[in-house]
Amino acid sequence: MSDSGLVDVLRGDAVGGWLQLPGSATAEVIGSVGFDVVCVDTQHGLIGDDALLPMLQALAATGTPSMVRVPWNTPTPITAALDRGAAGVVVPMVNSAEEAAAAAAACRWPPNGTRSYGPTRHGFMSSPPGDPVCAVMVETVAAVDAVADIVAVDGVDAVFVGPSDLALSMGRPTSAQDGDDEYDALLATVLGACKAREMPVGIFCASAGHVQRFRELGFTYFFVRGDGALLAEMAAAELAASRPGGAEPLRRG
Ligand code: 3PY
Ligand code: MG
Repeated sequence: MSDSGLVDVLRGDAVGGWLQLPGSATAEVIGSVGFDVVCVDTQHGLIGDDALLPMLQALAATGTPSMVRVPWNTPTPITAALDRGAAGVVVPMVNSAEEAAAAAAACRWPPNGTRSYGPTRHGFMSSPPGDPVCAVMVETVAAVDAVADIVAVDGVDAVFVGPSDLALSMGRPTSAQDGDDEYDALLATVLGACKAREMPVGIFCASAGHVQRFRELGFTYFFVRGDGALLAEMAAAELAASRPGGAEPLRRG
């Protein structure tokens, strides 16, 4: 298990930012507004490897802990994210205890895992700030069925639910995450397994309303929708308010 204080942050009603656009400037902006943690999404985000390092450096400058969602559960992107300085990884599509063990092993140096040592970033590798956090994504019905075994795996620090993939895996539209008995029963299984181990359990939230709904159910951390979605919404609202008749109080900045 990680000795990082980030696990405690994720256990304590944390609200995280989510980055999908490449660039250190947006990372700096999102890292500066007070989120408890920020995740750089290299699975569905538009962020290639060359963009990742400056984004993590920008987040480090803001003092906000960073995580990286890797593209898949394989050692190469997990190693890269951690070597570049992420405090933890979010690993998608972890469907069994074996897959969880593979994710955890990729995060830990021997004897606890299989991570290779390469101290390229001065200050990160020679005295790491804490063992990285390994958060595994439960986002299929198979993963929910296996969740008690997944959370029992040594080296898994947190669970993160992908609400859309979970709905699709049930054969339901993604709107099932808005509230649906069968869907919520799956969430209850995940929440129960995590609670039994006092393990942080988070979920991606498409809106602040989703944060409130999932907090009520018992989730302990939330990543809110990404920079691209926020930018689009603010730009559309600004445009609408600027059209004839679209009034808004005057302000500067
Ligand atoms: C999902 O909803 O499946 C996710 O992975 C959210 O990022
Ligand atoms: Mg997903």
